[in-house]
Amino acid sequence: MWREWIPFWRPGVSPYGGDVDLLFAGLLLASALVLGLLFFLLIVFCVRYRAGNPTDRGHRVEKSWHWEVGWTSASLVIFLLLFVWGASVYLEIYQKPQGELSVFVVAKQWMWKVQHPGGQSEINSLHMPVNRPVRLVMASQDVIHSFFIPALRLKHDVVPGRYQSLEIEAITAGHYHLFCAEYCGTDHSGMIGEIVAMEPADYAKWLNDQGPANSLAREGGALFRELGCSGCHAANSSVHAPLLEGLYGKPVPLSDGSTVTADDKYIRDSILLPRSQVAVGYSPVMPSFEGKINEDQLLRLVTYIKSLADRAP
Ligand code: HEC
Ligand SMILES: [Cu+2]
Repeated sequence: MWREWIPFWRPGVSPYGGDVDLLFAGLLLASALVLGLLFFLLIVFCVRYRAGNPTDRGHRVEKSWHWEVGWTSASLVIFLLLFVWGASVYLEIYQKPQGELSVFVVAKQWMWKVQHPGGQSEINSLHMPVNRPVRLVMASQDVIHSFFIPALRLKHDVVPGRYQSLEIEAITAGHYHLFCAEYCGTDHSGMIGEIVAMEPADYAKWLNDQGPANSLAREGGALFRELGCSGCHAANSSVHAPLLEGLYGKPVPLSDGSTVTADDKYIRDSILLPRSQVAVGYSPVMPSFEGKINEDQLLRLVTYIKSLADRAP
């Protein structure tokens, strides 16, 4: 296989690993051709016009527009093709969420904390089933980190203040490296972990072996009452606030006339920055919870509101 010629190459274990490798090789080849051509001309002219070589130095060539326009448009077309190629691979990888298994990842100095919907949590490792897309909803508690899994040919920045969503899938069971690929402070180099891709049966067993845990949604429900959300959002409340049952995944008309889909990001923003997007027909009376709850609590609230999706409002 041609790929084995690339130094340090390791087989990818994601469905689109081959496409990414091909794109990488294409870019490498295009850059090598440009570099090769430049060096070739450089050397030819060095030899031809070296001191003492009796070559024709008169008759300077007139500037030719044919050449100028020719090479400029040729390189434009070639590099635009690379862009189209890259964009199509990107679109294949970054699809819209469609009800996959979702797992939360919170990055902090200097570790990855992973929480499964059933309440199982782990540090610096992520267990997942093979051949099943997993949606990672990622947040950072402090600075920018970057979630990098070379074997899956995926890297995604985790920026504080918003959710990043990334779909990953492994087609072969095994242990794979997980790195932080954004310098994030003193122990950045130690911010490493592993992805453990398992057969679905082993995965189910692993989840079970983690001992009894409250599901994130249940803990979120408890928080929802503790923090006083239910005081406004309950059906019998005296405050005019939207019911959150059946909200997730639905379009929400906003007071500025636009419409957004109630996804994880929207719910997160509704809790931290309630004033930024106000649902139509309501007054902006909801207090901001920015700084009052941490990422762990936030993701529980979001999971709880997600779990209300199938309930009729
Ligand atoms: C003082 C009453 C009040 C409290 C307390 C409150 N909310 Fe709200 N909430 C509202 C109102 C009013 C709206 C609609 C206006 C808006 O979009 O900001 C709203 C909107 C929302 C939305 C967007 C709903 C939609 O249909 O677009 C979400 C999600 C939400 N709240 C979650 C929460 C959570 C979680 C808590 C607790 C951490 C909470 N709220 C606490 C009054 C409240
Ligand atoms: Cu980091």
